[in-house]
Amino acid sequence: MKRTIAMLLMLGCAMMALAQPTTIKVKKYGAKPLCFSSVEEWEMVHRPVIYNFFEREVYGRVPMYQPAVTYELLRTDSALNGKAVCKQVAMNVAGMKTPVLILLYLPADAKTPVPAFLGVNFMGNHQITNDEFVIVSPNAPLAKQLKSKRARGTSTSRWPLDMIIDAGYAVATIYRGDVDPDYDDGFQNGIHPSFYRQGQTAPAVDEWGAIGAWAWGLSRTMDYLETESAIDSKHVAVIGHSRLGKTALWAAAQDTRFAMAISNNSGCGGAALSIRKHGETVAKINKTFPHWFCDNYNKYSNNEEALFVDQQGLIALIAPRPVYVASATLDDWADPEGEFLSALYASPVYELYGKKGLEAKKMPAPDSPIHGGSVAYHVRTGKHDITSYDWEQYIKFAKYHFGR
Ligand code: GTR
Repeated sequence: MKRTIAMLLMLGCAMMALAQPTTIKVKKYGAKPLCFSSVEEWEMVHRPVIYNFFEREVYGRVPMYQPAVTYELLRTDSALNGKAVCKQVAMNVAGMKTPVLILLYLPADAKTPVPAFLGVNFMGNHQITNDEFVIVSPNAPLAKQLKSKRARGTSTSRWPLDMIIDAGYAVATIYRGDVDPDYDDGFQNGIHPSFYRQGQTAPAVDEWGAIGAWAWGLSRTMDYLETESAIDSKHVAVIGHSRLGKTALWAAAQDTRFAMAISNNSGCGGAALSIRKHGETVAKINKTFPHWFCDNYNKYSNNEEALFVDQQGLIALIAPRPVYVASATLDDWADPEGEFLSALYASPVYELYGKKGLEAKKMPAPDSPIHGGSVAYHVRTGKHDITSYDWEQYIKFAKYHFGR
């Protein structure tokens, strides 16, 4: 009897929660600071509406049907002169021809589970290191030639493993092409077909593109990290550069297990406000990369005023978890100021939770990071890239918020 009453009460609460967003009229948020009166108002009304917008109109939703995913440890090696342990795991997704390879570097001397940075990489796991034992994905560009040493380790500057391991953090990464190839293939390769209903040959207009797929890959990697005893899965920061920075933000918005999000030069469709039409625009990105977003996003090409909420809404979805947005002075294409403003306009939502938002109202000078609050920002001198300077700031920010 008691159980029945409790169930009825819970059902009543759930119905009230569901009824809320439809009974309260919500106006377009546009590209303004997101100011609300309470956490309840944010969580019950505005967050669901904004989430729904990004899910149906921007990145696309993940279809209901989920294929089986299994994990298999392929090899364990000692790395970085004994300082690290490297594990490689195959994530097998039912229906996919090749696995998504997870590459994991762990500090060898850790006595307790360690926090981690998790991100998608551009060119293949073997590119982030010179370690010969790192498996070359068959999906990596020039995979055959890569049997030669030539193309190993070309992205080591983007993944300073020594620095990260010395800080006591683990690194986990997957290659974008293992999850979904980064070209317009009509969604015939990669994970999309594994999710098709009978007779379906392409995602529906509100279903996911490549960014949604890569973000899904990050969440499935997180599933694995939760089973890895050497990792403190409550302290995993999801990180990404450029298109993979867009991916990191969307992954963190969807999956609250990510304790922190780091967007490096993510630009249009990432941290930058679209309304400014500075550098890359919605029309340009949809034309050049028609496979990144859902088809509904085309409605906003040359029509940014119609966006129900701008990209500050994406950052707000991550609140109250810490978020770091970073730009580069020469990366005008990604609109540094637009990235800064998004972080600023999302800050009031952090403040609802009693957190400090971005501690600056104006763009800071180059190389003057602002990371005293839960929303951080810097603009680095230099070009579109992720460098050791950027990583130094992310490690500091993570240490501050993760308490080590
Ligand atoms: C550019 C694209 C940007 C950014 C970048 C990258 O070509 O216009 O949106 O994502 O690629 O991923 O490096």
